[in-house]
Amino acid sequence: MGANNTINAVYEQVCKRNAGETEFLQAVKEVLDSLGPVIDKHPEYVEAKILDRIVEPERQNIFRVPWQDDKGRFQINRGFRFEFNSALGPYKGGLRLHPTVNASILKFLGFEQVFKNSLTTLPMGGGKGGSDFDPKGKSDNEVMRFCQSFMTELCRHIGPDTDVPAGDIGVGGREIGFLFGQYKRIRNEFTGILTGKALNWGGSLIRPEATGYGAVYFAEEMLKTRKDSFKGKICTVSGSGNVAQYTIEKLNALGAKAVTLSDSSGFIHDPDGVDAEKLAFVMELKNIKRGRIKEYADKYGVEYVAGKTPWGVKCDCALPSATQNEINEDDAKTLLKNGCFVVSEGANMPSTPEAIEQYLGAKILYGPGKAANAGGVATSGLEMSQNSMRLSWSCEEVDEKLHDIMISIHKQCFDAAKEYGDPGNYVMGANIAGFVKVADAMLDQGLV
Ligand code: NDP
Ligand code: 2IT
Repeated sequence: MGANNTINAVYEQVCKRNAGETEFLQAVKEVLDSLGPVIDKHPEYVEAKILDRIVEPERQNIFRVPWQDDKGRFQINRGFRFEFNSALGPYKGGLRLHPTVNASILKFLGFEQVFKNSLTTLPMGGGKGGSDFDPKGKSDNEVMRFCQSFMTELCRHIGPDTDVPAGDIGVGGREIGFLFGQYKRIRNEFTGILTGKALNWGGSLIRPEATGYGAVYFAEEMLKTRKDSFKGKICTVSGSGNVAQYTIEKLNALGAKAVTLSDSSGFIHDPDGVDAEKLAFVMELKNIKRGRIKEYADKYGVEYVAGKTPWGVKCDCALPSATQNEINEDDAKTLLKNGCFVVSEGANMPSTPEAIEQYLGAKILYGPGKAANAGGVATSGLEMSQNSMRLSWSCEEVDEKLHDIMISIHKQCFDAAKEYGDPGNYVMGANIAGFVKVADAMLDQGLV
């Protein structure tokens, strides 16, 4: 059977087993579509059913999360932890709290995490979890009670050498604290079972900054292949949470200008750029007051567009940092028409397959999420190392390691794309380089 037939048969089975899970199927198809040349070269992967195995999570935990709101009413949410692949190390990946969370979304994220973590060069398997709990409008005490209930079940499944969750949408320092406290109370054990911890109880310097900084470092490497840099570049950024904030901080440091920010209600356009003072306002607004991005427009007198994404704003570089499928085919065409020639994905799978086709057709510098945003989980890996050694590295040390890892990820993707016949195609490069390492480890470990 040729590579295409093998891949089609695997995909057909995935569609049958996971009917209706559109995001998961989208993520699987993107990876499988890249793997033809690898399958041709390595019949041993087909023989050992590596493809059939890699698309099936090793374990799927789904559980009830009961908690009580401030009015004393009972609330019931659904909790998940998908433990996707442990060939390279303990399961590792974030927790997402958002009303849209379901099995499809967490399986797409868990699947991508396997290849992303492989690219980091660190020993981490892939997993993802979360809940359809909506943190918006909840008091700190409600969030705490939810987190305590969630961890009461989750603690059966995780451990420092088993599965190490972290943050994602809706999970930041506050939630990691509540989750950690409950684990410690139940297990009577202070260990590195979560990353993204606060500095004074086991966290790592630079972990909050890592995803955004990493997405900019990755884009900088792509720019270098064309002897270019961020200096003077106009950049559009979506989202206004953790990833967007530190993306902008690093863009500013490199002499670029970030002109947009967004949330699920709309976007702001600030042609003068979001400078350090305005960024401090955004951090306070989003991380402490938990307000809406519209308040930026009110404060600084710039344009706010309700219900829209920022992709119509003219730019050189786009750094989507909000959520999946936030750039569709028309958005991609608009970006290209306006001269955008760099897309570096801080978010996971922010571009639809049709948008990606546009980028690849136009041969722009396109860094897919599983490569470009791997700096977050890579620095989580560094947090785990520091926890194991019971010591902590300085800011400069962690940032240097993060920077080196992003340079290495770029090189792996660049080299794999060239080796397998499509130079400059970072989608193919990331999928192949991420896959081969996991596949070889699976071969070594036998039929498990
Ligand atoms: P945050 O919760 O800090 O911020 C999320 C931002 O995206 C908010 O501005 C939010 O707006 C917006 N957003 C969320 N959902 C939607 C939606 N459905 N439509 C429009 N806007 C939305 O999350 P992060 O910054 O941590 O995560 C952003 C992206 O980066 C996600 O795709 C995540 O998976 C990815 N990522 C995160 C990493 C990390 O280390 N945190 C690592 C790698 C990737 P609102 O406030 O209105 O909800
Ligand atoms: O998507 C991601 O890589 C994350 N949300 C970070 C995961 C982690 O374990 O740090």
